[in-house]
Amino acid sequence: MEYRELDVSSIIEYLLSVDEVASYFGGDDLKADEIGDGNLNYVYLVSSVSDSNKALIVKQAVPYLRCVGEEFALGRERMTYEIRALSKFKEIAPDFVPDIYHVSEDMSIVVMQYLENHIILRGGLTDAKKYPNFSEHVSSYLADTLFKTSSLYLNSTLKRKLIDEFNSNTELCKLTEDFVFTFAYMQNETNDADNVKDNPLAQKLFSDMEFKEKVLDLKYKFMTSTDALIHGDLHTGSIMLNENETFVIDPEFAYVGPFGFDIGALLANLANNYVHHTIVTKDEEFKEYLLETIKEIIELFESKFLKLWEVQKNSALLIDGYIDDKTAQKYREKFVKRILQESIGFAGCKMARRVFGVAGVAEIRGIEDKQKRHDAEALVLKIAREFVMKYEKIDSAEQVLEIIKVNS
Ligand code: ADP
Ligand code: SR1
Ligand code: MG
Ligand code: MG
Ligand code: MG
Repeated sequence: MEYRELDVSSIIEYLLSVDEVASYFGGDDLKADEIGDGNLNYVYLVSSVSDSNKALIVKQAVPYLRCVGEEFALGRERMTYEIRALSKFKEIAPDFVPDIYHVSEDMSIVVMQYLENHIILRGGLTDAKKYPNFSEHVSSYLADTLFKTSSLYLNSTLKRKLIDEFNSNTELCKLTEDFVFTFAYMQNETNDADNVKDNPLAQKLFSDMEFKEKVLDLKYKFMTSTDALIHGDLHTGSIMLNENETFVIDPEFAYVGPFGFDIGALLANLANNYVHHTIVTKDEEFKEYLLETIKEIIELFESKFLKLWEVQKNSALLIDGYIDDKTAQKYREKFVKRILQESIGFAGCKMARRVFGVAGVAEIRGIEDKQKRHDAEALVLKIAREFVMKYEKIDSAEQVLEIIKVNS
């Protein structure tokens, strides 16, 4: 089939030509609304006119970057990687990935389960909503997806096959290299120009060579590590949840990269949310909840990852009988501490990119009061800088919380 960009009317005709989808709707009349709020793609809610229980989500990649416009060309092959990643993550962590009804690489489309009773985590946290199962769920998702796609679990052949399948996702990796690790810390036309202009905070950041040198190390890790299949864009806008269920969506940035990048993305977004509540709502109880969530995610991830590893006797890295149990245990513990350290380094970059870079987030850039927005941005940069400068020395969740609290 030849690719064409769909809209709210042509999408219905297309879906009715797909057997799995047509039979899901059973001949009902359909309606479609575009509901995408992301930076890259179009997302449609397609539902039955007569039966509101029947609804699906259709996501289509277009050959440009949605948030900039058609002048910013971007290959729609990103949907091929999203399709591959959704299917791999569904296999590994079925409870946390939506059901897939139909995919088409030609049309750059995925049709998936409508998460009707779930909301985007970023919005929930900004409204100070607590999710009692979130840390448990997301730590399982992270431990399972990272461990089971790494050389600590796979054999050498399967690991290299995974790299072949994912590591030509070059355009989206390059977006991260540019927008997370580079442009947001220098004069660049893609930055939020109104805010950069005559802003001493921007001047200070752009001339902070110590910070920028450390960011280079982290960028290099991002560009060269092949630890595990990562989601690649695991901010709080890529998680939909309610009190009982958690789903991870939008893995188009997936590639085999560093262990710490997804964990870092998540912690960064929780820390930025903490900054929002520090400056805007001053909701001390919710701030405590966010800190507790950060701690739980780190500690649960570590213990679940170690538990998976303890029972894995053979892998590309380690075979049974190579070292004694005591040495193996010490080795694993040290290894997991390095993942935490690297996660905090990445978290620093993922926090700081939101201040002047192209893709702002509502809880910081959306603060309407100018002084408060400035204060929030200053605080984000302060914590982010500490993370980036000190990540190699961190060895507990408590130290991470300390950095956030002492600087707030
Ligand atoms: P992008 O790649 O453009 O960021 P996303 O996959 O993040 O696109 O989707 C954009 C928005 O569409 C999400 O923020 C969410 O509001 C909505 N959405 C995406 N997938 C689903 C789903 N399965 N169920 C309900 N809403 C969804
Ligand atoms: C210009 S790319 C904008 C950002 O949106 C995605 O969600 C990624 O975070 C990317 O960096
Ligand atoms: Mg998204
Ligand atoms: Mg996306
Ligand atoms: Mg981020």
